[in-house]
Amino acid sequence: MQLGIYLLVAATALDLSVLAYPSPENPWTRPERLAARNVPERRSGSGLSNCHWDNVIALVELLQPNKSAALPYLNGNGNAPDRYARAAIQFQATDEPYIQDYMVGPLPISSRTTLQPLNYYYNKGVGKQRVYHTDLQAEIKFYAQIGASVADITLDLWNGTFMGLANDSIYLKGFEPLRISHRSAVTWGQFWGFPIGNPDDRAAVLPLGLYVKVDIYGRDPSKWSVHGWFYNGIFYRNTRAFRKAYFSPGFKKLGANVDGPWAQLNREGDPLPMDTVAAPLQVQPEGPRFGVDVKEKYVEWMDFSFYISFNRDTGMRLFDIKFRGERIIYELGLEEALSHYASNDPMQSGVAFLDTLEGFGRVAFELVQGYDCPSHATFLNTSFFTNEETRTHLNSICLFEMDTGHPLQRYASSNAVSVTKSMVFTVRSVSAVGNYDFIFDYEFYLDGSIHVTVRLSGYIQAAYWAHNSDYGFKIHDNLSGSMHDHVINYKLDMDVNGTANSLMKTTVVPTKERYPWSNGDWVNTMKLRKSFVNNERHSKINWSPNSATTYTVVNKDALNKYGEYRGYRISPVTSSTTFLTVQDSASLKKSGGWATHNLYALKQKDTELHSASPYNNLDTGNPVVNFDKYFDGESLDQEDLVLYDRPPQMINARSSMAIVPQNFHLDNPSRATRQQVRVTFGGGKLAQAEKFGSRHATCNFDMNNAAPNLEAYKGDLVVPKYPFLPNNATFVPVLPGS
Ligand SMILES: [Cu+2]
Repeated sequence: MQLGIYLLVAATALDLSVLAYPSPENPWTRPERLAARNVPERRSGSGLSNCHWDNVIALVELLQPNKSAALPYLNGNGNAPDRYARAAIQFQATDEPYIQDYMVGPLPISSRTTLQPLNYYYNKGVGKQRVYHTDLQAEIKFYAQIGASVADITLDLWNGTFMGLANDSIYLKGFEPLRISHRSAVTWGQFWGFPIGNPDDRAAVLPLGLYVKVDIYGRDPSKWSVHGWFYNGIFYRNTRAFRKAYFSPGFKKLGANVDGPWAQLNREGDPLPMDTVAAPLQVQPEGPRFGVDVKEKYVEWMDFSFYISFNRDTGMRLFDIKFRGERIIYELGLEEALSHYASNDPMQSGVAFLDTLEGFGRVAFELVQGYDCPSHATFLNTSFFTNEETRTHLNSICLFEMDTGHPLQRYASSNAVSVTKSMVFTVRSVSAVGNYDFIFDYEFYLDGSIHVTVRLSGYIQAAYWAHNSDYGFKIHDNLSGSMHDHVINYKLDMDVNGTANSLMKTTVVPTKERYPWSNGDWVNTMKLRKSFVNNERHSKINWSPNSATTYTVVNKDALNKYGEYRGYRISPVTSSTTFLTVQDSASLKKSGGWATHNLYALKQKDTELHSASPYNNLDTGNPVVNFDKYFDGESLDQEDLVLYDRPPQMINARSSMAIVPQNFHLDNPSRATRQQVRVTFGGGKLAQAEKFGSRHATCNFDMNNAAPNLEAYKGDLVVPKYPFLPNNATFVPVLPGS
């Protein structure tokens, strides 16, 4: 296979990290560099020269090494795992385009190196998926033809047209995922106002409430068809029926959502009092109190150490997280993020974005110093693959320590008060996925806890307000806030006291007890009920009401000196306990198995690497990874456990889960910090302030050093949510006004 040769050549250029003192080689480092390769021979004999009929290399990046190979190396009794590249080719020189994954390795190229299909972690049996969106410019042209067929109506309704012309002021587009069935690929499109000026996702708040159903199956646009219209709660079977109704007496015309300052990102409102005074900020007077091996992306802060990895689909991942030199987590990373909408309109009703298709790593933008992260943060670059080459996102991960501003510990008595500062270390990246920016944090606490937090910001994808008060609140002239669930799934591979782990369940239950001292009376009280989740048949878990039940990963053979299991507990930080509300979603089909519960426990397997795949989005009824199939009755008793957890429902666009030591330490590790004080007093005055050896910086700090250096900001690529074009991250649909 000709392309295979080019993959071999491309993979040769993977930059192989060498052992860097003092940290061992990071087996999960992404290749930092991949030479651009011109692949002229990739074109098939189709005779067409349009690029959408060319096969393209959609991805070349490091294939995550198997845990079975990496663990012996990490434990010092094995060699570094062989490096393989994961490569994907999108075959477009065919009537039935598809994308397929390959593995190339071991690297560097030697007589042992082979190219073979990458199938082992796709439980469909093959890492291959049909792609129904390949002729994107033709799609836009098709939508423009539809726009032209009702240009008189759109002109009358909104004083605008969409015909693929320079003076168009509205547009029409379909939404993901396509509803795939036998020889049909259906989506509902909607007309939207086009934002004034640069194209951006502000369009998401400019819906116009006219919907059209299309079938874009196949590669011959002349066979694509319109299957109905929807307006003001009424369905019309075809364009003729809609036009006839529109021009009949009494047809009710609704208002538009029009772009304006209300939809734009500017400071607005009256200035706040004293807001011209420089705001408080934290500084790092004597430099960072953590270590980063930039090349190996290895980090040490206080009692923690870990490696950072990065890939196109899910962005930042952490590996080999140790506390006091003891591994507690092998792997922690995002798996998938879903936004499932609901409305009475057919478009919003069907929208269920599975965002890894966009590639969280691909859109992990350069961070703005002093705003995204404190100015004193350390910034790291990441790389991503697009246009058949690897490119760099500058300063796209930040690491910083800060004082949360509230005491971590406090105790007052009649002659003393003791207070400990809460210092937290954060690793952050931001992915700009269409109308939402995802802010991903891993926060490390002095007591050995880790918080995983996602914050969402950006533009909502609003719905047009028409008869849908049951699906959201009216937030502007003709705009519904449009209810939707965000479900975000993480993989958490815990190794607590080794890999032989069990999931302990502790429930607080109300009870009625008779005690020897209660004189025969029943006492209404509560007690702990302890058990284990022993099998994958029972390992789809929902948080219990009133936080009654906790789940803790333990090793039954590792007890502390009091006979308790040393463990780490998984629990939500934010209080809501919801999962995906929609049941048996017609949009998600078999691709939403990870979104139905709060927590899942599975036995670790190299062949069950992820809960989802970006390729699922391309045909949700035929996923390459069907999470439900992982639950096949295997024992979870003293096995290597992997948890899949979703932080609960977005409340104030923030969601967080905690991984907390439970009987793991005999002491409280946070007591080791010097950042505490014990003030003793008596007789109305201070007796002593014990500072435990902590120092306050006494230098004159130049505040210029705390100011963000915005001049250094380079900016980043713009990647629209739609459509998906793997070989061109900068692709922007040709739309009016752009
Ligand atoms: Cu949202």
